[in-house]
Amino acid sequence: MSRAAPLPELFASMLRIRRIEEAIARRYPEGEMRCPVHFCIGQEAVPAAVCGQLARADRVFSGHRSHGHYLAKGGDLVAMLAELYGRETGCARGRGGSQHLIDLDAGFVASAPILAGTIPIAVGAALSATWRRSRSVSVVFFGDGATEEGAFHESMNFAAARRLPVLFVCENNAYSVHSPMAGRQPAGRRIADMGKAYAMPAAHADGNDVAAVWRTAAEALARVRGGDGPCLLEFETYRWLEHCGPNPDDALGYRASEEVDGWRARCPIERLRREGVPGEAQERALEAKFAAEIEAAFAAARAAPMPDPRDLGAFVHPGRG
Ligand SMILES: Cc1ncc(C[n+]2csc(CCOP(=O)(O)OP(=O)(O)O)c2C)c(N)n1
Repeated sequence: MSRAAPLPELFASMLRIRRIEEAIARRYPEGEMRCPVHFCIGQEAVPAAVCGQLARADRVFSGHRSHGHYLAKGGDLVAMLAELYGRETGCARGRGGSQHLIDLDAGFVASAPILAGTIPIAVGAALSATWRRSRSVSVVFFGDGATEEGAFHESMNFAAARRLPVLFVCENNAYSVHSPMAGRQPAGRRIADMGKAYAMPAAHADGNDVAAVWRTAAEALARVRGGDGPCLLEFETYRWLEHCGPNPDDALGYRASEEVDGWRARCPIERLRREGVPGEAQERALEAKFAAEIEAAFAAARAAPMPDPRDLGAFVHPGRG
């Protein structure tokens, strides 16, 4: 039996991600963070509940919308912010920005913006874990759009054929940039249904219900850890802000304001608050703790040096020039 969802801890994890992203969104218009930034505000339940039950040795991979996964897995906040500010002390030495987060000490191996690009890498890490007889599992997060890439299907097939310890986690927020699911995938088929094509157990749950995400992920992780091969999970959720950037985007017209409002009313953090978790006094204490942590982290990140221009070519493939 897996342990019951630790709701106060999950609340704290979601609130921390939310407050960090809000702070990034507030400062982004200053123009000092020069990288594109994809916010996960509204989607925090999935990173909190999935990463909240991983060991440090388990390896997490993500895509362009990766702050939540990095933070929930224990990625260093100052190094993440320094990366957004292009600093030498950034987690990718300031060369990558928001879409190239990494913290190997925390088991957050990679995020990259090529859709589905980290899915085969997660599968490769799982293959290597089996060769090394390590008990660590690979967990890869991706959006609904990534399931339309060949790399997703090749990875599902190979992982299933080799019974590799991989948890595939799809955060289905109903849009790929501005294209709704209805225009891109067959009506009536869930993403979780694709597991069947690969003889892979799959499950689907409300991605804004952190307890449901916890339970669903716990069952799947038990299978994956038990050597039964990979699982596919689909969580329905919703991004509140524009695809890329810190602003709301209802005015663009590709999604109705009523739809956005409906999902805002299903805020995963507010949902727990309504259930009395964690309680007013605890929440006030968390707010104070996170506010201090975030302010100090921004100050440390901004005080860090820029890379030396003479190193511009370092870490770049030399090519054939
Ligand atoms: C191979 C590839 N094709 C297209 C893009 C451009 N692109 C960036 S994000 C995105 C949509 C991603 O949608 P989804 O996977 O559902 O994730 P979400 O942004 O909704 O979290 C696209 C098409 C890309 N980065 N990589």
